Amino acid sequence: MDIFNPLLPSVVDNLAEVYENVESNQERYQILESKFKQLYNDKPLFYFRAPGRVNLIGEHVDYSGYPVLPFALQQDTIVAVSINNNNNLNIQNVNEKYTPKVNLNVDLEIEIDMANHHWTNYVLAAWKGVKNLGQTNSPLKALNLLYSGNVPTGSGVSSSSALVCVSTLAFTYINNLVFTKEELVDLSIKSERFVGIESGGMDQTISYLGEMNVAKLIEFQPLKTYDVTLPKSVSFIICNSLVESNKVITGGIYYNLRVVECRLAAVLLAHSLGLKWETVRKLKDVQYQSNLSLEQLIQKTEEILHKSAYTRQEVADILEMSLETLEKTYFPKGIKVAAQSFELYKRATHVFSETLRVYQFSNRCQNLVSNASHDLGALMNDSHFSCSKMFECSCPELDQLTTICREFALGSRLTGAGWGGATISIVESSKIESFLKNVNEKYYSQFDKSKIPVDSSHIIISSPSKGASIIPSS
Ligand code: NG1
Ligand code: MG
Repeated sequence: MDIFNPLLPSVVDNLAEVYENVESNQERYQILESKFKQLYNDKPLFYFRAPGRVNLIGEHVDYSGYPVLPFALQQDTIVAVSINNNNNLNIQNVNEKYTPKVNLNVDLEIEIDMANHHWTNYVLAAWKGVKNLGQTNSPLKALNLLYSGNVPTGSGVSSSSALVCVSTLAFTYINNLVFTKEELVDLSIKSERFVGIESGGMDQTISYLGEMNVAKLIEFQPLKTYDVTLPKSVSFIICNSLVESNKVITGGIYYNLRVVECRLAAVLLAHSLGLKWETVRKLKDVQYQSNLSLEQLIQKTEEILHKSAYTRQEVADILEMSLETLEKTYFPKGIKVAAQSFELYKRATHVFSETLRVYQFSNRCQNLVSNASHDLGALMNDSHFSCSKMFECSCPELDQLTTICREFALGSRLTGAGWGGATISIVESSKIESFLKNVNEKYYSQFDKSKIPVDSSHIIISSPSKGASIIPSS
């Protein structure tokens, strides 16, 4: 196989950038190669990489159909791959913390054990996706895989999607399956749902479509991306709260519950507005059908939804359906959402107002008059308060950390799913040093130094980087 495979032009673009990226990660590639030889007694045929991301604004709106504004990080997951002749899928990691799974028979249906969270579940989700949704009737080739990742895990910067995307890219490419980047995005979104999270599509989209020096405004259905150039006088600094948030473990309590709440809010709004509520799944559907502006939708939410929580029975009664039908229609299949009460008013208000902020943020970036960065900071602060108070996806540590960050930043908010993970702050270049000193003194000093990684990967200053790529082994 050749990197210049003419069948895959859209994936193999801008080789100069690909090689620049490899150059700056040379040591990681060297370690991967020697470890690969040691483990598999073979040489990698290809390397693939896919980055993590940070979301500037637009939190928990993608699964309601609304736009987000992330950029791809330099931090990425790389996988070295070779084909074997013994029908086994072998999944290993250079980091011994991530235990291997080897000798999985590729002739059998590979099951994902959702009850036991393991990093390889994301690899298997990609395998299952390519096998079942990748439009191939031939069996997938048996592979030796060795992963190396430097995207912090459980930190809201999407290590999970980096793993799903890099695996999907590897499995399709090695099997000569022809996909555009947009099709790979779609396949990866569907695949990641096999781990039991009803996620939106932000992370996979930016992991493939990220580009150097620009953030992306991403719209869904249909998928469209717009370049957003960020002001040069500021940096975006990511600080890990060191509270690990694992959506797969807590999905039923947090993430999937929010998906259900947004869905029920959409259906009740549509029902009350006299729309075709039976066809509504997302808050965006309400806007499509009603033609109301986001401001009007915020007003309607205020008038229609009561501020206290709804019970399952109450929602079923309004829609004149049985509890069983309600659960079957609107709750995720095979994933337990045990909650009995649903904060529909708060969730819908967050989604509509956060979407307004996404457009305001992107407009401000197109139109960089003086003070623009202050406006961006204010929007990020408002986003955090809405996440914390209305969407309730923050935690005391994230609230504390953003407060500390704001002492030297123009704005600060949680980023990613929340309930732990990281914050992102917009900091004027002249304030970076004071910002870092302050965060170290006031936040990180409370942790046991021996437990904080020595490489200080808990603070990332990253500029927008390149999306997923394929690298031939030399
Ligand atoms: P993280 O931060 O990776 O748990 C999740 C979702 C996104 C989006 C954000 C919240 C996945 C793969 N990603 O991100 O789609 O909904 O939360 O804005 O589930
Ligand atoms: Mg994730």
